[in-house]
Amino acid sequence: MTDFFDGIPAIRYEGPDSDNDFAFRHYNPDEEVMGKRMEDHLRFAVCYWHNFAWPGGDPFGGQTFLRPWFGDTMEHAKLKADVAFDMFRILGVPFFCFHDADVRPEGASFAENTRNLNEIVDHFAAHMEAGGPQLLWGTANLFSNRRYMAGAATNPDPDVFAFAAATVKSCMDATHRLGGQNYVLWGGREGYETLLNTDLAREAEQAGRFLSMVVDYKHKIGFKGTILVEPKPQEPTKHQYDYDVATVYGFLRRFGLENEVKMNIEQGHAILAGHSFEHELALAASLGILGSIDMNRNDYQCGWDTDHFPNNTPEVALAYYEVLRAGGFDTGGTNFDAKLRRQSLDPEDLILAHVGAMDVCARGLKAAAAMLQDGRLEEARRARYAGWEQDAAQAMLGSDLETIAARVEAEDINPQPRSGKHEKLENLVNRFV
Ligand code: XLS
Ligand code: NI
Ligand code: NI
Repeated sequence: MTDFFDGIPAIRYEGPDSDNDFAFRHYNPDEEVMGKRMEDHLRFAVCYWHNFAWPGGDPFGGQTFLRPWFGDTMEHAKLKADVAFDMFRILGVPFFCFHDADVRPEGASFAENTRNLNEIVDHFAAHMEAGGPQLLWGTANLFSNRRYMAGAATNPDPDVFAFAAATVKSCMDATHRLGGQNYVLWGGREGYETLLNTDLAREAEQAGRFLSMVVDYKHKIGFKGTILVEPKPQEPTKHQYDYDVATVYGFLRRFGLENEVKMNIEQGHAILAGHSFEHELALAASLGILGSIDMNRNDYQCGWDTDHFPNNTPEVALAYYEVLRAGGFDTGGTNFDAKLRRQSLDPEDLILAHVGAMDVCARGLKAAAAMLQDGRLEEARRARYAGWEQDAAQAMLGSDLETIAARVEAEDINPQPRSGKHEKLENLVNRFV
């Protein structure tokens, strides 16, 4: 134990009437929801980067947080890990996530980066064996270092592609070694700033080859986790290639990877793409590529990926409704890819942010489960499409325009519009949230 969180107790469930800031009101890991423990549904993960590596800067000002582990030596990195595992224990989360650059100092070469990473991975392994959480996913930071300013896999310089590929290999090795359940690729710089200097066709080919190599390597080393791509439309890049679920699915199909790769869907990214979170989740589920979620929210006014902690129960309920409809998480989970506001300086702010977020997710999950068990939403959806259950309707999908035209004429088919019951369904949802 470090002394960073001194005085802060392990967080326990005390129920909705508790007045204790350091308690869960709704997240009760052992409580059964639809026959499964809440902890096993939600599969919470704390992210390393925003909590322990982000100094509190914004475009107009730098560091606001003073943390004893800020610095670029291995001693700093180990202290950071010790504090991180203290926080995981206080929160009782089953998982965490990290990028290589969050956890180790930047070396002077690829070899030094890998050595630093592996030393920290040993340190993590010791914490994990001592009862620390498991790894939900690992990933490589292929966007912060200036070498990646023009992309990683899609860079015009093949040496950058090589450096990125080598780095992903070392991060997959680390993830595999720690028993990670998934490996994530988020292409923050895979896109363009201006079409005037960009060869779109070439960059897409490079990205396709890169992802294919990741999948090949996964099989080579026997990594049993899921490869996940995290879509985002822009920011930092003006236009990112992994724009949204639909775009990534087209990309996966093009390179024959649709059965190998799933999606890590982030609420804020869905909003930036002009979608709702539940749209992205429902679409991924319908395509069979729903993997995991990054649960944070954006400020709806400012148009950035502000990564606020979730605090809107109705929104979260609709998201988990899609997750539950899809059968719940397999290797995926709920990662809080969320950061404090830069004025939230105190150690307890880190804890309270997660306590609130976990409670909101638990409430959302319970509401979603109640909606599903109530059954009226699904019944209304089924009834809306009931006409398609008839033989003639099914047969039509296997026929052709001429046959259909002849039937419409012969049977004098003249469709009458029916209400979609939109408001009624919304009213129904509001009884649960
Ligand atoms: C950035 C992304 C990033 C990924 C992991 O917007 O959300 O944090 O989750 O690289
Ligand atoms: Ni994310
Ligand atoms: Ni994000």
